[in-house]
Formats: sequence, C-alpha cells, structure tokens
Amino acid sequence: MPSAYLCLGSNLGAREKNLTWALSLLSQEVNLKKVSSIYETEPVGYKEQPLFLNLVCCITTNLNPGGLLRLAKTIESKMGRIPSFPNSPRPIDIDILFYDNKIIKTKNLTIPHPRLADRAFVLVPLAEIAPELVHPELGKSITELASNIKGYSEVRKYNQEVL
Ligand code: PH2
Ligand code: MG
Ligand code: MG
Repeated sequence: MPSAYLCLGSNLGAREKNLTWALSLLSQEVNLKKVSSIYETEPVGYKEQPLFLNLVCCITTNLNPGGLLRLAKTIESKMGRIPSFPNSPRPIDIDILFYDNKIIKTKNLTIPHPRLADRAFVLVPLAEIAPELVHPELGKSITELASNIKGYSEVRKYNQEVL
C-alpha cells in the first residue's frame, strides 16, 4: 500500500484539540502509522498571526494523491477552515509532504511539497519520525536537509497537556 507523509498545522481556536480532531478524522479514512510530537512554531511567511502548533504523520492509504488531497480539503472544511489569503491563520491545515517516491507537478498539487526543505516547522518533526527518508528530488535525507536550515529557535517542543 502506498505511504505518505502529511504536515498538520493549527493557529486558531483550540490548537491542540484541532490537531487531535484532524488525526481522528484522518484515521477514519487512512491508516495512521506514526505521529511526531507536537511543536509550537513561529509563523513563517505572514508574521502577524498567532503561533502555530505543528506535527507530521506517516500514513498508508489506497487513495491516490488526488484522492488524498481531496480528503485533506474535506477535513479542513469540516473543521471550519474558510478559504482566505495565502499563509493566513487557520484552525487546521493539512499538507501532503511526500507520497511514496512520486514527483507530481499539476495545477492543484505539487509533491514533494515545494517548500518543505526550508521549513524548520516541517523538518524538525519529520526528522523525529523519518530521519532516513530521502527526498526524491533533492536526493538528501531528512537529517541532511534538517542540518542545513535556519529557524530551529522558532520551533519548540510543545508541552502536551496530560489528557
Ligand atoms: N503554514 C503556512 C505558512 N506558515 N508557519 C508555521 N509555523 N506553521 C505552519 O504550519 C505554516 C506557517 C502555510 O500553510
Ligand atoms: Mg501549509
Ligand atoms: Mg495547505
């Protein structure tokens, strides 16, 4: 079965609950294999917005990349995300980072995610669950990519509440 890596982010409302809710909606449709710790991260891009909570997860699924994208968008809208300007605050964002070793460039979908290699909020949690995963276009492992980026200070492990 194909496997994929997703990045989840939330910076509106009950951020931690939003991440947990999104994981539970995802797990109804795909097999959730690994989930990173939650990190609290400074907003990248548009700065005047609340801090994010981010995590990454590994799934397996028989959905093709387009089907997985539709699932991500369906969950985002079910959770109350209203389409707005790029990088705007949101209760949940679900991005596809990798889908097997595939390289996909269509109007709606670019895989691997085009900005993952310079985002500490993606690489730090990804290095936790998949340090040896190799980026199919860059030919480098997540550990190698993570060792080259700035912005570590903007990514801190979040003290999860004991449920
Ligand atoms: N997502 C963005 C833009 N900026 N910054 C952080 N820290 N975390 C995010 O998930 C994030 C961001 C676009 O989706
Ligand atoms: Mg995003
Ligand atoms: Mg997105």
